[in-house]
Amino acid sequence: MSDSCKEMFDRDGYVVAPVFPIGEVDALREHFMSLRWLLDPRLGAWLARLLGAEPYAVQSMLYFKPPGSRGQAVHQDNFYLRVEPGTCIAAWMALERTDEDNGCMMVVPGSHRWPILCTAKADTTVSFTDVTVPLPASRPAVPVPMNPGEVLFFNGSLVHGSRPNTTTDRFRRALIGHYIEADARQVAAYYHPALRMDGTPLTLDVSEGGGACGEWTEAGGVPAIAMSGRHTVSRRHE
Ligand SMILES: O=C(O)CCC(=O)C(=O)O
Repeated sequence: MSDSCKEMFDRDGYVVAPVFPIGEVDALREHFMSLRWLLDPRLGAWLARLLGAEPYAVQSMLYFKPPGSRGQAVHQDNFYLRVEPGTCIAAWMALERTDEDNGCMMVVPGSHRWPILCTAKADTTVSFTDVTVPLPASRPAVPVPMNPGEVLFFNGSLVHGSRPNTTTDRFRRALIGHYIEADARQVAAYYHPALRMDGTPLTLDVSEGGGACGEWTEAGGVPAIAMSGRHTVSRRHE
């Protein structure tokens, strides 16, 4: 480190330093760009079978969930992606054993037939996101424990999320891909360009935020959903 760097740091409180050679930077960039898990043909085959149509890829995430960290309140992915017509589908791969202790995925079976629900404020002491959907007591989310390498595929309307990782020594890491059905014509602005599974980009329309949403009511003593609400959304899926 040159004296001038130290002087600048002391004087201005910051400094930009040439720490890594360009060759190493190129290697790191290429390493991360070559992680093409999102477009893996094995996922493509499962997605095509489950959707009955070719998938387009729109987002990949590495979810890092260290011991003691919060979960993600239950939600529906298509609230964010706004795929039309049709919906999105997620591929969620466990990178290690997941169970209730380290905050495995939770799903509400059958909720993929529900409309997009109106959202409510989430409890941010247990969720890193601040938006959730209310659930009646008769339709709780159930845990989906998984082994590393197993992939949970789920419909964009399925209510899902996770609880905190309550362990002191176990991570819960996952790779997540979001896809849309090939007959979809539009998706929210944050998810462009969509990619065909061979990696080539394609142009779709941008779907606007907002629209009708479902609110819980009661019909004949059982919970029912009425399309009485309206929502707006202007953020990407986290
Ligand atoms: O991995 C989790 O805990 C939640 C992930 C999730 O809800 C999602 O990707 O939509």
